[in-house]
Amino acid sequence: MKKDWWKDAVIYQIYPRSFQDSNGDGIGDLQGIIKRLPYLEKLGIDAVWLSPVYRSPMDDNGYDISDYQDIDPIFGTLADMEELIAEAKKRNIRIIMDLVLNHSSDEHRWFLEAKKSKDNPYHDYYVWRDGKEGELPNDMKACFGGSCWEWVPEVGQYYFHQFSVKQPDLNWENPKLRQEIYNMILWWMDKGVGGFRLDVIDQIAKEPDQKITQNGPRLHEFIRELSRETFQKGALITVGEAWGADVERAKLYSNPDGSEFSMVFQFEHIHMDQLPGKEKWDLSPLRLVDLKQVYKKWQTGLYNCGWNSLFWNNHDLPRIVSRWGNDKEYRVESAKMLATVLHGMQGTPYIYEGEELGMTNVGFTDISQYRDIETMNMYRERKAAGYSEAEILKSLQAKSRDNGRTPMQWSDEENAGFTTGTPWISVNSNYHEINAEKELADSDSVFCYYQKLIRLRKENRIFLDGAFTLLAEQDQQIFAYTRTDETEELLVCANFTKDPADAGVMEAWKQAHPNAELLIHNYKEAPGSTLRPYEAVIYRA
Ligand code: TEU
Ligand code: CA
Repeated sequence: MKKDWWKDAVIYQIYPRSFQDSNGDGIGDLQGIIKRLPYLEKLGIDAVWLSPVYRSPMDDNGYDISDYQDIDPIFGTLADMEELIAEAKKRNIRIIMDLVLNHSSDEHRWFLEAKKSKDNPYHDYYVWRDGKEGELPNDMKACFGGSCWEWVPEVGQYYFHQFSVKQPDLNWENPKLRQEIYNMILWWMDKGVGGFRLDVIDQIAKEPDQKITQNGPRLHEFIRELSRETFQKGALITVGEAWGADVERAKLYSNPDGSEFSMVFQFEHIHMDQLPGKEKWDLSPLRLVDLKQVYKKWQTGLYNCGWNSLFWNNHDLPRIVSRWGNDKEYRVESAKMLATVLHGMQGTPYIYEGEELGMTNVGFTDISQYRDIETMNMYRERKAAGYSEAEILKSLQAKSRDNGRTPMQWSDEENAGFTTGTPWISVNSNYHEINAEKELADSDSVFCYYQKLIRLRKENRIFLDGAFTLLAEQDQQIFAYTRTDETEELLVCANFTKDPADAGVMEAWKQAHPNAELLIHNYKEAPGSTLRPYEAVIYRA
């Protein structure tokens, strides 16, 4: 097997809770995923990244793991997992597991031991500081609210947690812990998994006394050891989640020598619609010109010396068609436009469940409809800080992680065909309009467009290695770029707005390349010199 098979692969992310329920308990599960493999095969993807399915108390929907080598009963059994890996393999689909190595659950055996006494062999698997009850080691705040420090009277110490209080941070300084993690990873590799996505990996080398969480001094040392002891023994795809990555660091992470990961998820583009220096809840309109500069930087910065991941969505992000497209009159056009712009770039594209249908944000109007720990916490904090209910709900409608977590819309049957029971979170009420069954039967659907984009990437090498050049940098409506190698050139040109846009840049390119072929287009009629709302094209010369 080619070591870097993942360069021309397209990955599909499944949030197992919300994908397909098979037993009527209202929660998606592994048998549900197995049932939907033919759908994924039809789409044409090469691998599935599963958000965590390990045993977990589900404080953060599985990102709090209590046993890394077992499956949570709500999702099924280890046998179901083995069946999924085998069934997927028959369809040339690899399974990528989500590894949460920055923290475990407080119900993990290691932590239950660790908090018994200071001289327990597991004590040093976690990050502790001495202190007195009520006198915190410092003022660091946890991601899901409150202090990073939690008092444990039995040991007379505080433990450190960057996320919820039920997600104690693991101590990567401890070589015994690291070895235990490597053994666990090798065990999964043995089961035939195709790779790993590494949750908040840039936060493992924390130095709480210096208030360092991301990009700690030993970060790349730890990652190289991890990679050498595990991933490098197989032909795996590995993708680290790195909110703190800049281009220079990404070159290390995705070094072509394979010493760290295949690639990282970086999030610079994700910040283009929030007030600078504020939180994601502090909304501002998308700054298209800035967004284009971000892509220019990453596409050129990693060219020939690293590798990009390409994504608009994941289980933490709102739905892209609602976010930067138009989920009303131009839903289909704008969903296709966004796909065109992203999949035309260099890197490995990730499609998040339902994105290929143009699924939208859910628009919950009451806090009781939400489930996510981050959302609940933000609601509490902003209430206490004096924000109005209306302001808070507006931010949540735009940015709550639950927007991406409502059930997959399979059909217009009750609960969108997701479950015969009561779904753990409400189905988006637009499922009669937007669902897989309908889109599979319609050759102009968003689904069929994604299918075609995936095929085009496989048929045309230029998508894989063409150099990126941004065009019309200052244009407020058009996102245009070329991809070039010695023999071919692609032009990707899109109108990012609901108003017609002058596409002089496209006309000029077409004049210079009179024999160019239109590879894909999101309107029925041929493109003119003015691009219609959200119109997008890819030409090849
Ligand atoms: O997310 C990392 C993370 O920092 C998120 O909390 C992120 O900041 C937030 O979602 C943006 O609003 C990863 C997982 O993807 C997420 O689901 C987990 O909750 C988190 O780690 C803790 O494991
Ligand atoms: Ca179920």
